[in-house]
Amino acid sequence: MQEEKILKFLKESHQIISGETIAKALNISRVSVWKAIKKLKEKGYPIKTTKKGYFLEDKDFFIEEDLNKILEKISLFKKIYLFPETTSTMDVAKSHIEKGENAVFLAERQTKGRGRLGRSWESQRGGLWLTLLLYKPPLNLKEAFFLNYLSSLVTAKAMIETFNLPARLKWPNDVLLFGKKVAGVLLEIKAEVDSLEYALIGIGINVNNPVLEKKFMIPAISIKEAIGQEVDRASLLEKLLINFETLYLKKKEILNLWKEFSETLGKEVKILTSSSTLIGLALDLDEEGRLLLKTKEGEIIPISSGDCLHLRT
Ligand code: BT5
Repeated sequence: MQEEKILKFLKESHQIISGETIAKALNISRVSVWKAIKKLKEKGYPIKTTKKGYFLEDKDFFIEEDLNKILEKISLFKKIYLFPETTSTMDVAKSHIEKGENAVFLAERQTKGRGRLGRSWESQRGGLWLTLLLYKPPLNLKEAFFLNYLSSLVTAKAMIETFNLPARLKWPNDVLLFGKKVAGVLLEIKAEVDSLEYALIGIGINVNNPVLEKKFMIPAISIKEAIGQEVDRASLLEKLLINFETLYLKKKEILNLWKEFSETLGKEVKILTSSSTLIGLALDLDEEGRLLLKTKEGEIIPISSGDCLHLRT
């Protein structure tokens, strides 16, 4: 509690602030201040200690208060768990499943962020790295793919509505800005015969973090780069979660909106699946969410999963 209060104090202060001032303001001892600052530093908060006192060098991080404000506006998720650093929010969410609640897991930094098929996901400070845990969602295995479409859709919508950015969707799970990847979605589920035990939806958004685009499969971009300045991550998260809750389980609406924001449909694409490589025109999504690919021979092939490269319009 004291750590959280001190963090808030430092975040709101634009100058070096002495231990004594903090102690007086919060009505605690100087030793408590010192101990709390030490713990915060260990957690990875960039607090600079000078002779005159303390200063936060980078104020772009979440505090509990930001998250509580968001929680007041949603009811689907009961709690937002915040980690200054973790391996992957997918891991921490997974270890929480037995609690039987829907929750959000948010990390300032991930050391082992992951993408699909065991690929790695770069997750430095400044991005939005989160996993949504849905416990026993009322969907069956065949319907689980809606969560993928829903998540990339609400990520794009949040960017459009918060920052007026022209976010577009690339099949199956990417969000693009100006043709570059700004966000990706990773879905992990456990299914029983005709119901889902849980769904873990990982969403990674390049917000204020640096992106080293040369290393990636497709060029990457951050929102900061697109806009030209740092942006407020809490507003983006809030919009994303509110939109998620609003559209959750509205399957038809999700598919229609996904198609509306799609950059893939109508394009010549190359699809790489685990067993084959296909080239054709991305025609549409069918009711089961499969991509309908029209080959040169005129055959229409439904595809459930794979990687997609845009060739030309
Ligand atoms: C994805 O995989 O796009 C899903 C990414 C999901 C990340 C979130 S962050 C919170 C949660 N916790 C996790 O551990 N993961 C989720 P995929 O389509 O397989 O794309 C992975 C590929 O994107 C990599 O092989 C790189 O080429 C590239 N990549 C890695 N980091 C990136 C970044 N920050 N921005 C853009 N591209 C990146």
